[in-house]
Amino acid sequence: MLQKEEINSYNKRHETVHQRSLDFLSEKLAHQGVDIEGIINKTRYFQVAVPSWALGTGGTRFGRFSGGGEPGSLEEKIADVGLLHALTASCNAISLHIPWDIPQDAGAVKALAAKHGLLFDAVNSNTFQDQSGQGQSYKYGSLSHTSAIVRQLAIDHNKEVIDHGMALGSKALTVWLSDGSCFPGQQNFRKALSRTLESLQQIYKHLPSDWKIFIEYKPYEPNFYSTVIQDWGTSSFLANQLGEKAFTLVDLGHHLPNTNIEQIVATLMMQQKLGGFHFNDSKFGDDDLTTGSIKPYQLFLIFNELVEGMTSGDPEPAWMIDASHNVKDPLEDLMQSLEAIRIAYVQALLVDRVTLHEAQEANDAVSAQNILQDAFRTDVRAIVAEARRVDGGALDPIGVFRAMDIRKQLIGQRGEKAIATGL
Ligand SMILES: [Mn+2]
Repeated sequence: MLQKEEINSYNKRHETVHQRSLDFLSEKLAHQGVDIEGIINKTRYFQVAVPSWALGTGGTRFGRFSGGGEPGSLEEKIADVGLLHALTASCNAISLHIPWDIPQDAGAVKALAAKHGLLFDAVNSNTFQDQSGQGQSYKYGSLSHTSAIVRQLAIDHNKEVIDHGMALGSKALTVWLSDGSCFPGQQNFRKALSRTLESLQQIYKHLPSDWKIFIEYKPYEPNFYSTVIQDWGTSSFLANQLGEKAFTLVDLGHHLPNTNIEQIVATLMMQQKLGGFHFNDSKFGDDDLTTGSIKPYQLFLIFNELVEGMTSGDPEPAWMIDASHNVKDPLEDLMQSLEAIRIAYVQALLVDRVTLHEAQEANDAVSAQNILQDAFRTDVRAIVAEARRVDGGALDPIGVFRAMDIRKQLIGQRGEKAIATGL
């Protein structure tokens, strides 16, 4: 566990430069009538969950090159998220994947997480692979399967995931299905979708009254011809059929190239049906790269719609990073994502919404573009750093991680060959 004094001593080295940048930005924003203190406070409360599978090196279907010192148990995964939270003060929750991370002693696991200042966010079910000893196979689908026995297995699994989540204090279940087909004609679209709805209805009945279910969509992969829940429209249809506890989940990587994701966000929020949000970035497909590494302007435009929704009183979605780290240290990669997310959020908060609405009503495309790009081109890193500092985090989290040789310490504790469980 990182001690606050250690972080403070590193912060001292950066204090003067940081304060100068913050003062400069404060003065600039004050001229525009922006209350920087209010923005710093909002930033502090913007917390993103880290999934238990993101703490090890990810791979592709061609290979995986693990980096050493990866967490080999749920307890070690909690310790890793605790470390990230100590450095960044921006990820106060962990999102578990069942069955990769089944808590054996929920009370002890909950207490350990609390020691690190962590809560449990949405729990994630897995019917995209068979578990050892499983009597039936998900090879041809799970909730949509042609066999009622396989569907029941998948339904029961989701119910168990809810039970595990209840023991930990989670309040939501995320369902992502790999169900679909690889060849034209292989699957009857109508039957597959209606079987999926019936299965989800069984799971929905098991949800506690204060829980939500998030339905994630994805256009292709691992199935390459069709997926049962291919897009936000299909997810939205299912959520509306299920009821008021069901919502759509947007994963940034789950769209075909050039899809206008910010418009999807606006449409779902307007209907109060955006429940969950998965951050990552991509060039071609579901690349699961570091958030903001490829298309930072798109991330900002998405946040612009999220902030527009939240300021209109729409409920705030559950935020989670859903990325895979092929060549970077997973913890450094997550710190980069956390920074990028807060930068885009703060830039979206800077958008002069009153003037933007006026420009939109007046069909003034030039002013509208300028308002958005003024916000996007503002270097807000001092605000993000200040929000971390106020909450005891590091002004330069990756700098501290490297200066303290934390990966080397983890390798010392866990070994060079330690591979994160579940991956
Ligand atoms: Mn996802």
